[in-house]
Amino acid sequence: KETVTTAANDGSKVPAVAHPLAEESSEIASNIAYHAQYSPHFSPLKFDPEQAYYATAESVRDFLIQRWNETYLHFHKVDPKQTYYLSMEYLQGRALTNAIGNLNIRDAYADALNKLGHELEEIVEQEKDAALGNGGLGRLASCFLDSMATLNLPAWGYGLRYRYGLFRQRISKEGQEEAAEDWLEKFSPWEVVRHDIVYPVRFFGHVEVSPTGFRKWVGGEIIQALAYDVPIPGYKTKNTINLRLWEAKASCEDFNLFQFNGGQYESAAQLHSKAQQICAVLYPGDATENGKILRLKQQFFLCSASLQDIIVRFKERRAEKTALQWSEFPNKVAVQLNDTHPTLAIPELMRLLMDDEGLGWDEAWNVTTRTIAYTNHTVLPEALEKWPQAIMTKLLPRHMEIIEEIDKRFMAMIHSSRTDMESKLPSMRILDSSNPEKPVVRMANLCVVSSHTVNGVAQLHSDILKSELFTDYVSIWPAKFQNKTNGITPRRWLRFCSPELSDIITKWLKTDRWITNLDLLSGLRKFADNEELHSEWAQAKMANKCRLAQYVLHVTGIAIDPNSLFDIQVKRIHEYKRQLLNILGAVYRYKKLKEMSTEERKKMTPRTIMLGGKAFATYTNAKRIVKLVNDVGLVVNNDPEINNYLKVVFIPNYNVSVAEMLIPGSEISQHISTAGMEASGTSNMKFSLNGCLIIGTLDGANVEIREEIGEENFFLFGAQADEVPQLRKEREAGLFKPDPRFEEAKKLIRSGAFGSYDYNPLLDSLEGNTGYGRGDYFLVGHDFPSYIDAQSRVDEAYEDRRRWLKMSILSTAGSGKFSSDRTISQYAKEIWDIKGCPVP
Ligand code: B1H
Repeated sequence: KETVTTAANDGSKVPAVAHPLAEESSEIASNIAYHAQYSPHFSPLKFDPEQAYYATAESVRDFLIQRWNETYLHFHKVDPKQTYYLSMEYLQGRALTNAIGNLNIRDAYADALNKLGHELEEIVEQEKDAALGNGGLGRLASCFLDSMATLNLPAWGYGLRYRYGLFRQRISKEGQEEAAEDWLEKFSPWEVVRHDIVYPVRFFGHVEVSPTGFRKWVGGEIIQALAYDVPIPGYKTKNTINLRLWEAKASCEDFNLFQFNGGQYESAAQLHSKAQQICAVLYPGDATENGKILRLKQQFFLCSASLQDIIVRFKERRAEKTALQWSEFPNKVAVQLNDTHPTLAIPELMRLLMDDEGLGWDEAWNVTTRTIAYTNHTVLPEALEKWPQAIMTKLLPRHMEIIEEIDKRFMAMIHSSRTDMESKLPSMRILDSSNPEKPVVRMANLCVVSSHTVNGVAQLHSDILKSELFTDYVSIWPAKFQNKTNGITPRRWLRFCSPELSDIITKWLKTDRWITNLDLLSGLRKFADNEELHSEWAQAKMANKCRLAQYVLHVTGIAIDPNSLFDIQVKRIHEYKRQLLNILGAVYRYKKLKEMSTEERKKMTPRTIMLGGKAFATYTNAKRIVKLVNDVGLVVNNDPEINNYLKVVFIPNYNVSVAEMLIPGSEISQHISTAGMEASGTSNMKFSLNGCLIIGTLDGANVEIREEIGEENFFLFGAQADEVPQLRKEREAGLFKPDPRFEEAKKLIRSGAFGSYDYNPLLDSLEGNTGYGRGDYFLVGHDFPSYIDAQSRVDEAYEDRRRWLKMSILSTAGSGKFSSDRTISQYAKEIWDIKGCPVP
């Protein structure tokens, strides 16, 4: 630290002008010191890890900004067709390790920080996760940005700059508690505010019709959208693309100084407080009408600001070349909707083209439908958005008119050219007025009708979309429907989170090209039996397990044994993901261990079962599951007879950076949703890439993972998707005969063995006709026996070290398909029609 203050205060060591782009660690060190001194955010002379983090991040940002500007200018000059990814969520996690890794300057920064008296490992821990998302859908968007940049694609992301990210989860005696996560408490060094990029976004008001019949949306309230840009570096390329996040602001004219001086402080700044609400939190509760209006405002805010911005850029690039031709727009712009949350981009683009640019309906419709594509991420009925028409009419009167017109024209098309489909119209229409008390707009239907392409996120999911959710549309537009199996970025999810394993892979493949060409991992197959590789592989796994064990001790106080089998399930808590099946299995295991003699127990494979994930704040059963896991852990971990053979640990506050710690240390992971319900899953890919085996159902991307790594390397159990409807019917008809082991596990919980909390409502959801309307809708009871059997196969396989290591190597070797580089290349070619535009 001595060195630091000297370096920072010694003028001779600080560059006088902008710092040189040098990779020398001493120059980097002086650049960090330069930032500590001349971009001060703290009192002078302080250089604790926190100050060192901010100065380091700002120094890295200097590298990024230059590339970012060059990329912007290059795209501007070449004017390629560009993709805009619209998403309400981005789960970026931390940026520092990723940035210096992608720029290939990690070692120089580690050295530089050493010179300044710090350790890089400690400094990166200072960064707060940017958690502007919930789970898989948001993390997918972030992986996609990484791949777009790495593949040099002309593409940007658009999102919202939420003031508070996803809540922080604390575990108390009561179970999960939520606290606001102030990720911007100090500031984020990774964003740049663009004071020149501001667009007005209107809400409420009415539609005015001119004598010539021209329609215009006027009145209401206007909130300003201000751009904050986040640089997204590609891996070992100059290309650095942009994630543009909108912040809501009222303008200065909306501040009523007269009222304020009259002491009416609140009404004087009314619009300012309304603006603040828009970007306050991700997914505010929508049980109330106010909550619904706020969510819809958020969605429209993202869509309107982004489209205005896209149009401005389109015009700018035309102005320098030819006259404006709107039919060219879809040749220059592709807009991808990440689920239905940004659906309002459809009527907003129509409105901008017709009301502002003067296009007729047909021309505007042609442009819109050739521009927009939609990704579906779920078939769960409760997640398919339906907005009350009354709220839409009030908040967005002009958009509601446009939606009505789209609906009307869709019906007319069916009546004129597809009379065979007329009987299907009630379920295909965009407007659903079947409940006259509460007519709604079906957002997914609006997307399907208005997009040129609709895709699911894994083969099974895309098949289900075609055979169930969107069957009728498929018969009208068979070519509209595609599959794009999800992927994950191998940079964050292997190269940077497990450098040990990465180095081994590079050594055996004799190249590190697998980092951008993940299929090369298949080259490991021929070494799957090699003893030397086995020992290196086991060593890396053990190092990651030890690091994980330390983390667990640190955050929970629970000591876990790195020699036990590490078994992990981490994801949002949801009944369909069946964390309840996992914990019932753990309870059953505990009971069996209790019944054994000491001698018998010694023959058992010791296990550490870890679960983590956040429950939506108002999702009662999900919160009960969190509580149950913690209660079971408390008993099991403190039972001296058992705790050498079994531990059950709840990992608090699961997020991206926690995942980067857990996944490399995991040996078996659970992806056990009711078949047909998990659209894809993406953590399954991360685990398997890291040589972790999977116990899972034939659901989502599990199906393809099993195909790739070989069925003998996958612990399969449970009903298949096409059996589920029949099984539910049988259950309803009272034909289900529960396995005695399932009954034993539930009974032990009901007996109060894990505390006095009332678990009956949770367990009742697995019985008779309660819970989700029908008893055990998620078929926990049906799948339980085959789950327990699969777990025994896991124990058995783990006992054979060589077999296990071989399976682990084959998991990694078979994960090449699941790179988001592959996914994004397919979107680029098969949906967006865009090509790479590398910065020279
Ligand atoms: C996925 C969502 C989602 N699908 C509504 N749908 C939300 C829907 O709060 N909301 O309003 C939030 C999230 N998230 C996930 O997407 C799927 O469940 C995963 O299976 C899939 O891997 C992931 C990415 O495609």
